[in-house]
Amino acid sequence: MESGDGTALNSQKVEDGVGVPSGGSSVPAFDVIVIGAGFAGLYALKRLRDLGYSVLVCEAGSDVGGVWYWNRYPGARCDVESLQYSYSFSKELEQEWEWSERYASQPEILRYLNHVADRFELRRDIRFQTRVESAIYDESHGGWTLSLNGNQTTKASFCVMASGGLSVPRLPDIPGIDHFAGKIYHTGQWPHEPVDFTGIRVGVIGTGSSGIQVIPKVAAQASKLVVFQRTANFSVPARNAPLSPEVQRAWKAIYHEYRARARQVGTIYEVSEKRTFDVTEEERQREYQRRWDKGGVNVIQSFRDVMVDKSANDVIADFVRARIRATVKDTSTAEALCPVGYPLGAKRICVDTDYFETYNRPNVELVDLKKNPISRVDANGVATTGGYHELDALICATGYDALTGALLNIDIRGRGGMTLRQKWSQGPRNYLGLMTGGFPNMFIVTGPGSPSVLANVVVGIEHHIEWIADCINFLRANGVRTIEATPQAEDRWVEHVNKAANKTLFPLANSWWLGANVPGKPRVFMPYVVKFGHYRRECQQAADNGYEGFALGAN
Ligand code: NA7
Repeated sequence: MESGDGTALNSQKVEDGVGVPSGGSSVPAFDVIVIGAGFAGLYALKRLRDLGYSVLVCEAGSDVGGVWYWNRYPGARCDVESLQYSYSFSKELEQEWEWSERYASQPEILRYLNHVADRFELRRDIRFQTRVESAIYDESHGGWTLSLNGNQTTKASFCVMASGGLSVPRLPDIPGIDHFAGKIYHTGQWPHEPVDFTGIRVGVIGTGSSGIQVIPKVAAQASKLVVFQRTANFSVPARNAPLSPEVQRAWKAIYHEYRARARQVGTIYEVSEKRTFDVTEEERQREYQRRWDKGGVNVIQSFRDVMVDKSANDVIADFVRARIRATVKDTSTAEALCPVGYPLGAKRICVDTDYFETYNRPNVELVDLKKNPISRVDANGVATTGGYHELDALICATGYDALTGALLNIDIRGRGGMTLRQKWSQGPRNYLGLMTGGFPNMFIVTGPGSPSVLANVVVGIEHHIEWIADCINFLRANGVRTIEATPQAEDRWVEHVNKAANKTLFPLANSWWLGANVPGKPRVFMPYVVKFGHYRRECQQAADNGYEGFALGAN
């Protein structure tokens, strides 16, 4: 853990609403407890505190930032453009903050979030190094009792789960990994002090977005880098560059227009109205190439049918494979790096800087685990069925128990003592992604059943927090104590989210969106695949109709 930041909990401290378990009090210590101090938790605190509610944010880390606090690996960078991946709630903040690059690096995003915390004086209501271990609903009083760090409790009328979709890192379950004598790192739990790989032999397991970002950086330092790839990924060049003051000024002059558009589409890309086969082969290739040269994930938007028509997807996938073959000099390495067997975009497309070029370095070796799976790790390295690789350090870029992991890691118990784990044993069930029946007054931010990670997640967060704040206002204004999803609304929603996904190519890959990266996790496509504006309207309509689909109660 980090060194203390002066806000560590004092188990004797009760006057602020957090204390040793007492068991007796029926008075919630806070109106709202927010779990997590990343983008979502910070805005939840700001919004709800401005509305006059007493709010406590509990954060396991020693400072703000959420995923941007933990992911400090070299090369960590957001793949949504910085002018979009930022809050819109404060015009002043929007104007005063200067982004230095087209895509912001992790340190810059963390600086931004620290600035937000300071500017709006958020830290005074955040408890760092405070892990919420359980949240138990109290039916007699209609509120939640939370246990913190195993030795304290607090109470609240409402819980806002801002615990993040990518906050539970997964280490690979490989025999012998515990016996490795060198250091093992996970990209999602990177040390705070710089790690120097100069002159040593390093292995990287995993070639998702994190692996693809860290690999070129480590390759530039290590004497030898061995990349263990299970599934080759589609990746497009970022073409990151300094953000010119002119571009920034022009964007800020009409920020409100961009933000309004983002509220409809999530992330603003150059969208095409044409379908792949509406145009000639020559025009199609020109369009792919134009977007490839521009950089970023907007390559997927080349034609509007890429994610719904397999034959359209095959053509653009061929284009990307041709770029890989043109970049990587060794033909068998190039072939191994070409993604096959699933549609482009059905796993989160990666955005890289010099990823494929890195394989032309003499100190980099690709090990194709599809051909030769890892059999064991021992003190000195990694054995596959095809050979042995001596290593001094191992980097696991092996991803997360995404979207549901952080929620299910907390022992959440609703009505009748039902656990969230039991309720979601066959996959997440909720209405609008926001609330689940039997767990009153517990709101989920950008979780399963909402567009979440398929949209610009900051846009999703702002929308959810505003909906939640309006909902709490409504309940308080109308003397309603509890709200939860009805079983009927929930059933309809789960079916609707599934149907929406099944109309697309998204479920055709073993992605973390589908829970496929975690053995035993139910295979359910979790994000809601629609235009963000459509989802907003569905949420708004429910609220306008007196929170239709939700049961309002006395406790
Ligand atoms: P991802 O995208 O889940 O990638 C994890 C990678 O690790 C992926 O290539 C996996 O292969 C690989 N992996 C996982 N477990 C193993 C084992 N046991 N052996 C070998 N390889 C393994 O996580 P990231 O952190 O890169 O990115 C997460 C999101 O953050 C990203 O989508 C962006 O939204 C930002 P697999 O594909 O499962 O075969």
